[in-house]
Amino acid sequence: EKGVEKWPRGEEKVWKDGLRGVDKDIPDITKSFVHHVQTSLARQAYNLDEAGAYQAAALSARDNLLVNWNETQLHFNAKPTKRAYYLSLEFLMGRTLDNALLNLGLKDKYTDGINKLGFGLEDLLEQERDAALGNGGLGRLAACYLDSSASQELPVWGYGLRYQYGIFQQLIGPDGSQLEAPDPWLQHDNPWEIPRADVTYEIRFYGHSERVDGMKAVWSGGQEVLAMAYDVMIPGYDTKNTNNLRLWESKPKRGFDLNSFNAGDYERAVESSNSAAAITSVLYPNDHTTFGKELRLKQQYFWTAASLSDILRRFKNLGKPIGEFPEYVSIQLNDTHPTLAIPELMRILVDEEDLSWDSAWDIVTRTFFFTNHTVLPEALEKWPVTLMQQLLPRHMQIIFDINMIFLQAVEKKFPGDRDKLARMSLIEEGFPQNVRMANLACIGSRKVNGVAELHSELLKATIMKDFVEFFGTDKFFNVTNGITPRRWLDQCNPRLSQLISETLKLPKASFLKDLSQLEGLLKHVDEPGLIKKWAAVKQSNKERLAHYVETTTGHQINTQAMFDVQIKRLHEYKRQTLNILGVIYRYLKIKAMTPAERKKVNPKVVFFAGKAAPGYYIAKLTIRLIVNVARIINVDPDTKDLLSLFFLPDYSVSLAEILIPASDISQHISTAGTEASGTSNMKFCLNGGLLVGTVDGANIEIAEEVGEQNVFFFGHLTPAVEDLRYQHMYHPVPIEQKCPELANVINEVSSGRFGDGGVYEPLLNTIRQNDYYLLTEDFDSYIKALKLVDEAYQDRTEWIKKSIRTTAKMGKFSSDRAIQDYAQECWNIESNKLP
Ligand code: F58
Repeated sequence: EKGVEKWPRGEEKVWKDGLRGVDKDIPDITKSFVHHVQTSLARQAYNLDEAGAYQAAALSARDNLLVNWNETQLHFNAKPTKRAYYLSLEFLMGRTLDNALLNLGLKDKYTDGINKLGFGLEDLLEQERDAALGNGGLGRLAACYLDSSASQELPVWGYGLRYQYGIFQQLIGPDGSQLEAPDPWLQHDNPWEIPRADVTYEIRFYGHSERVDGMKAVWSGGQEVLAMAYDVMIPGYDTKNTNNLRLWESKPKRGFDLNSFNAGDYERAVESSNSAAAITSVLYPNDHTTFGKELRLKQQYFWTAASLSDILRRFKNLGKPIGEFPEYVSIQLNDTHPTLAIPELMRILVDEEDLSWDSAWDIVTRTFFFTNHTVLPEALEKWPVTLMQQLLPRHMQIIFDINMIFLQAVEKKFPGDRDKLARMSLIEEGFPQNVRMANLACIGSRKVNGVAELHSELLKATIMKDFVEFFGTDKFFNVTNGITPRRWLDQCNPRLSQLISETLKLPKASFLKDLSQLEGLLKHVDEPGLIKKWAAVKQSNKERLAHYVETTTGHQINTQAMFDVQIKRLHEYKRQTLNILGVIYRYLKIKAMTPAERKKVNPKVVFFAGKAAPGYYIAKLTIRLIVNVARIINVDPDTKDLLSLFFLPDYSVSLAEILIPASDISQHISTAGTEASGTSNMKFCLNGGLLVGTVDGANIEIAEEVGEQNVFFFGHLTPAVEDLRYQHMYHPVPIEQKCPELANVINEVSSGRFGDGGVYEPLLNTIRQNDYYLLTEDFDSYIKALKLVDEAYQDRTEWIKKSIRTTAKMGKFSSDRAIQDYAQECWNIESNKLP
């Protein structure tokens, strides 16, 4: 072959030095990179492509992580230490290499070393697939919390599932609809995990439970599957401490059921192995709805049982009496998904450790802590009693026993209140009967928290009201969510991070570890030099996004225009529909203008991204509408320079990292009282983007920090929502009367202006009919708020000042603060830095 002997990339001498390897003058990065190319990848140095080079770089970074990981485990095992465990069915990690290099403090060295080998680090980073083991906010929060725990040298492990398929890949079909394709993210080697074939547990399903004496029982028979551990290293920032995320994979206990095999029933023999592997095969892509799928319940038990066995084994290694379990172990339940851990720990303590029921319950209720992430009734988890009885007969018994004892206590405190008993019961009566997981999580936990001030108050006033009356208010508290500034400032916006460092005259590590230091920016707000540089950083981020859009869609974007972004899961309560109807309203207005009037319009590019649950018909229609509106207005010569619209497919953590730093304004416009917190609002503000939003979730606390003059609020407040809904239900007013501007927009859609009008009728009817999410109530004030945004943007200097002030006041929203809240209020654990 021609050219094979030539070194096609980089500096020949560097490669040759690397191949010699032993010389101590050769940089470690070169040595380890070349070593991995030759050994781990078994590839020739002279025909390496970018995918291979990414693998080599990742393996080389991994070596550093492994050393730190091992030292951390040794360090924490050396003396009995209290640990906290974060049980989450979702960890939305995104990419790892960039984050690992930044946290290790090796990014500059790698950039340089890899450059000499003929590659660009930025190109290699693009080769990595996202680890997308989550749906949205809840899963990404878990990932931020792992980063903060490690960075603050706290002994915290995550426990989750190693899904073969992460959240589906979103495609847009010819008619503008969402299509779903699987995400086989493990198809290529995953350098970030360590398989632990020696860490396995047997997990039982089905079978029968027989009482032996009193509260004790024996659970036997049924099906057993194996849980095998995979460890994912979680490096802290600017520290050697490297924590662990342990993910479980399901495997058949035996490859074959030999009895069936010998009997000649081959199909049945492999069937059991198929069903075992199925447990961790796929992440359920539904957010905010539950539907009692047996496989989902299997996932939940499989994961909680494996995690508890592992935690218990680690505790037993300490040689302490079982009664001291809560002195060494705290377990955070991320939503109700791991609630089976409560009856599972009861089972272990009563049936296997021979504890009395009361001592076991005392241990359980000092070990668990429960975080709720939503008050939407349709999102509250329930499982049919019949299903639970079949799959987990012993746990169903335990839940009935917990319930009986609990309801006796309720009856004692509130004699004769049958309605209260019915509401608080772990069992919802009806056909079928259901187990209410939130009630179980609440009574089995030491403390219960919501994720923003308003949300925590709503919890106490609504779904937890009876429980507050029973347990008292001390059990209920708030931890406002947070985001990691390492990924959501330094990694996604290196130029801004650099500018902040220069302005504050502080090393990055200083404010990235203590985000409140950003306040130091305030005294520079009026400096023309800073304003200019701040604007230049935003501009370059907008160009980076424009470049992304051009290479992925072929569309050119006016980067002088205002960038307006709404990126989140598609859901009626998040009201992407309000946004798209607002875009159409704007389009129609510009269309009707004279050329002279058009000159005064503030040019705007609107971006949407987000996935809809595959079965969520209305959310999918909203995507279709957005895509088809874009197809019309982006080519309309009257308007296209003033307004354009993009639906970017396949939203992911990596795409968020491009969109967020480029935003001038972003939209967080849920019906008041429905968005528990939101976390992207914090990310936008940290990157100097302003918010237009409702008085909901963490928007409120953001405004408290940055000042209301820097946030564009609109819409009805939470206390009004219930009454308005009641009016809509019982005294409906036609939309033409209630909100003529909106009625006009809806009629345009209905008439087919953006493609076959008929298709959108079910979506439009949700607004015309009972308008549960109150678009007709908020539309006018929404349009007014957007007008204020346009006006404010005209004075660019004032806008940049708002942007700087916003970034400066984001200290509160660091996940480091949030994790400290948990560590102190719940877990009672301490930082312990590796020497
Ligand atoms: C989100 N919940 C909240 N759930 O909606 C958001 O306001 C909050 O900021 C975030 O949690 C973090 O606290 C959320 O993302 C899910 O995705 C669940 C996935 C599994 C099924 C039920 C919803």
